[in-house]
Amino acid sequence: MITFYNHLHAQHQGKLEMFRGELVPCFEVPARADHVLAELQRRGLGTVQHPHAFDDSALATVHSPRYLQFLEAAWADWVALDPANAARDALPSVWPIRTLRSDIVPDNFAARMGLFSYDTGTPLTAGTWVAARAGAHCALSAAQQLVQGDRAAFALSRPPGHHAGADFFGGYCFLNNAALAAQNLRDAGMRKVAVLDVDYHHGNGTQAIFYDRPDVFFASLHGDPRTEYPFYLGHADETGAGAGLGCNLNIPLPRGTGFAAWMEALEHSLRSIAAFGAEALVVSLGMDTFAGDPISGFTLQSEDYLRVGERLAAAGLPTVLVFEGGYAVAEVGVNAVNVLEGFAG
Ligand code: SP5
Ligand code: ZN
Repeated sequence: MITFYNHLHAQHQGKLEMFRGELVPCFEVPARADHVLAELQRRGLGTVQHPHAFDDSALATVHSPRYLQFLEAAWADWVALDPANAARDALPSVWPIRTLRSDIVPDNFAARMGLFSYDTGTPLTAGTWVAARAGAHCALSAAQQLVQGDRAAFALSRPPGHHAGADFFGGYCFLNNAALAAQNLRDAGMRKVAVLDVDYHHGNGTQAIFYDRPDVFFASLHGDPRTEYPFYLGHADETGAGAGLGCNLNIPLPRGTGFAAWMEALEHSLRSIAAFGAEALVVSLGMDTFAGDPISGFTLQSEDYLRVGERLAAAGLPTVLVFEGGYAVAEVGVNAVNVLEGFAG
């Protein structure tokens, strides 16, 4: 399968994220994608290309105009506050929680950061926009590859995307790559598309984007939000709304879940996707289900990912695989490429 590699990914390089009252080094680092690329090339698994170019209007198929305007200008606005800001990343510090207004975009930069975000773990850096946009182009390029008849394509990019909503960033994510791929497939004429999210963390952004839509099914297996990030979404009773009722499936699993139970949840998800009648599949491929992941709590082993790839391929659908989380940096390349190798058979 073709890999679209975000050659600009390292332009997004966060320094610190907030954890327990301290700023700690970011888990989401450029080396993650470098390791996946190196392992892909080592095994000779398909060709690697840079993404195609797309107009910014392609991003507006999923994201709101005011959010895209904010994101594109954010770094310049941050540095304009104080030239010394060029040496540090921007983090939000104030948010419009319930009872406060989110309809008015404030002039104040800190207030705008909070309006368009939901955590203090996602630093916005000098190259965030350039890197995230090229990453979105990888996902769109991969979707286009399916439209042209390929069985599968891989979007190898960071920053990841599945926590980003139509108008917010968070969870290390800025643009929702998987959602953009799914929407691109819809716009190209595929009538029903499914997004399957196997990242350790619930894909709250993707779920929110498609929650009331009958044409895009969202299924996610993830750490139970009662204890795991992103905490405020991902429960089993979230089944969709309005015309999209029945088109959302969450399977929360307890910390400590191992491969057998995880695989049962994957089975359940894929059976639901088949029953929905999806014509194509987008996989949010997070590798933070790995036992060695420093911020997650499942116990999958490297060999298990070969079986995961085989099972995804057995769904028999044209498939875009989008790289998401996975923070065991030394192992993330082997683990991700195991999925691709299992898929390729
Ligand atoms: C795409 C993705 O996987 N995003 C995950 C965002 C998680 N952000 C919260 C991380 C909390 C870090 N906890 C550190 C535990 C150290 N033992
Ligand atoms: Zn994750």
